[in-house]
Amino acid sequence: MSAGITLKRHIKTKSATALPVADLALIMERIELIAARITRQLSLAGLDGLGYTGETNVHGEKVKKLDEWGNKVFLEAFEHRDPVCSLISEEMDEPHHYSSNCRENNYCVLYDPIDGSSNTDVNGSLGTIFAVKKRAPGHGAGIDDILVPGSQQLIAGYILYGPAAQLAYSAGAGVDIFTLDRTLGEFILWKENVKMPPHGTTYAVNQGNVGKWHDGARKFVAHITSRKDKRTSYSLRYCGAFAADFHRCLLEGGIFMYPAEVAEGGKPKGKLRLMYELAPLSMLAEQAGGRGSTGKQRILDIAATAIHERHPIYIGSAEEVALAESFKVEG
Ligand code: FDP
Repeated sequence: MSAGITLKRHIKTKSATALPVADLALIMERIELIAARITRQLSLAGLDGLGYTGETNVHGEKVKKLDEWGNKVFLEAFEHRDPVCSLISEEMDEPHHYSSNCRENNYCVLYDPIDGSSNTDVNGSLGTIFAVKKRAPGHGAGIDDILVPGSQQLIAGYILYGPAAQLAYSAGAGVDIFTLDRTLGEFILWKENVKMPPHGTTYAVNQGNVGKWHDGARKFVAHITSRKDKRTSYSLRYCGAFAADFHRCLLEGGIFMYPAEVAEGGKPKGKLRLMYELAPLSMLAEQAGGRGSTGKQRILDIAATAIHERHPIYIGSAEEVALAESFKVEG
């Protein structure tokens, strides 16, 4: 088997990226290291004592040891600062700043270190989701420059820990996917400039929550499963890890949704977070010809007002997302 093209080598061939290639290479070299460390840890997960820390995070969720450890891996990976001066994580209440005075060409990395962490104890698929935004020189603790719409992300991507570990990313010049060759310890190019099919045959959603959604969301799912013809005969595929469910959409088309819950005691803005879940995967969707929408608005147009804010999401093939919107899924 040929050793193929490594991620490092592939980055050197990139032009028209949203940030200087030298900075892209420095950041992706760190992401690669993080991916390799998490992959190694997950391969030992059953042996290494998982479970909960006993703490509750900023979202009121019980923190898994792996979530906390994954956050530490990011903090360590970027501690040499250059060119990253700030981190925003699902696992930290506040941003972490390595420097109180960001310089020219400094960046903030936004991430969910272990996405789908309820899968950890059953050896199910997991992910890491990340995005990179530019910091304004002179900024430190103030984060106005980061609370800008997702359309200003310079890099976005995810790592999928499935039977193989894969890294998909975009720096504004298409989506490329790499597979970790564990013997070489390198991510090798698997698919370049991936295009999402305009429609698919599957949908992904936690359908147990159907009774809590807007009428429109219920009608949309009833329509695509009404089995009158091919376009109304979708199959349900739900891993419970956003990166894994999105990966299927990216490769095969279809839609992932996490609607708002309007019923008493529900999640009125859905569950998933804008800055380090929805915006990064929406950038990948768009770069591949798909879409990411709240059901009413393009995800990448939303400027966050707080770092952990949530929104409903309908993401995947352009045709399914447009169809969902036409059902007024969010009222
Ligand atoms: P998890 O809470 O297990 O980390 O990031 C949140 C997330 O997983 C997504 O990865 C996943 O799509 C969703 O929540 C699953 O939520 P439900 O358990 O409500 O289906």
